[in-house]
Amino acid sequence: MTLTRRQFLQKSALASAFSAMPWPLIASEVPVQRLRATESTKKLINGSEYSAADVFAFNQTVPGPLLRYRQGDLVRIDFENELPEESSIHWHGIRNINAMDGVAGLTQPAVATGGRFRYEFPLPDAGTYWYHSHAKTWSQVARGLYGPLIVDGPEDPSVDHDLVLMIDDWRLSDDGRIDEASFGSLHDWAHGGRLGNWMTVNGISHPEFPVKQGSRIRLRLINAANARIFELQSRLPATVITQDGFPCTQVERTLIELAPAQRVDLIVDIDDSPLTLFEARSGEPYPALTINPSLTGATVAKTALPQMAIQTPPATIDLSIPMHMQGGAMGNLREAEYEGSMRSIRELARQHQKVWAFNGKISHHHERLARVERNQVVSIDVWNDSRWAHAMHLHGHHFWIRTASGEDLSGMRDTYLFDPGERAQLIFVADNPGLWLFHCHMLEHHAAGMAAVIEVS
Ligand SMILES: [Cu+2]
Repeated sequence: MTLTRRQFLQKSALASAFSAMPWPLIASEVPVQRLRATESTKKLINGSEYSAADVFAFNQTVPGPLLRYRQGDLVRIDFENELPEESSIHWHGIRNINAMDGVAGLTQPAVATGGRFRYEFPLPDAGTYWYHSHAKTWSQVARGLYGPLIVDGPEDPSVDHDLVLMIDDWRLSDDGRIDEASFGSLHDWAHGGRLGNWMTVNGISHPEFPVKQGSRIRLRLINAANARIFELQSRLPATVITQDGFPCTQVERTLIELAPAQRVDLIVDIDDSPLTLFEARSGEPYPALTINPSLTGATVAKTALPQMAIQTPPATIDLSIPMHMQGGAMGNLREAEYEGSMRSIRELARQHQKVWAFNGKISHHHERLARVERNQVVSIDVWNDSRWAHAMHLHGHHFWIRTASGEDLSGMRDTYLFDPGERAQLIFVADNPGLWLFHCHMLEHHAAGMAAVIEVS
């Protein structure tokens, strides 16, 4: 059903919120969908000696159902929380209406057990996104409470196959169940986060995907792990077309780095032999998935890919926000401000499980990093002054990345991986009003202090 802008505004209870958005409005409504979060079980390791894992699931599947729309669609999703604890859903990478962003305790109250929440928002951008819990995220996402969200757009290249690949690593006990005892481990929170010991793609260990011989395929890689950075290695070159949903300069790669929450879309022209992607960062290449050209009938011509439009950053910056990140094991953080007073790192760690600071403060949803006027060009000047990598995610906006040497990386992202010691500027136009979380997507780091709010008025 197509609505004119005026009809739509009359119809929608959210009219005022929508009219505040900077993007052109709405092509079509899609039917209301339902996402029901429940406890469930999932066999992650095959073999009779292994038990099924106790997971959290949307609509009884891990990952949750593939949500697929067209650019400009108006999404309506009824979230039903049947978990034994409160929850919420964040639509990662969507330039959303603030009240629909799903951050429990910031943009909405957490949805209690037995509670409901209607998410209703337009999709301004095509690309590869995902949705996940944003309440007690370090536990709920580790238990499987996430799924893919794909937005098709008019510039998408023609392909024979379009594969959505959601990659996770689980920390399992010897019996195949989730290792419950290590949830909340201070060691993990002060080091690299909760790293798993069992890798899955779409919930399956080393799945195989049948494709047509000689076909052109699109791979949409999504890192749903709590903390692990993946590096996927391929014997065939893959052309990177988008990062975090947004177009970038097309480059051929045989190794793709994917930090937590990041997405990378690739075009690969398949030959007649199976193609295995290996996880290579661990130093011992491990087969993640295999694409098997066991079918026939490829039709898409392997012509040069059209370059999608890439936005470049504005020439001037209106406001710079310094962000000195410290903490973690082997770090230089001796003390930090927490709940109004300076405390030693020892006290913070032992009594409050807080080990990371922004600008000398242990931060969370209550901490305003900055207040920004609408449409200002803002730079978050990040210095990762720690021994650990951090995948920094900004809600509600995509940003450009300017490296310490002054080079602008191609395209825009919503999550950028800072190596230990790295400095870079994250530059964005603050065109979306509201309270936006800026945090580390290594979910244990977030819980242990790496989160703050940027207010756009
Ligand atoms: Cu981090």
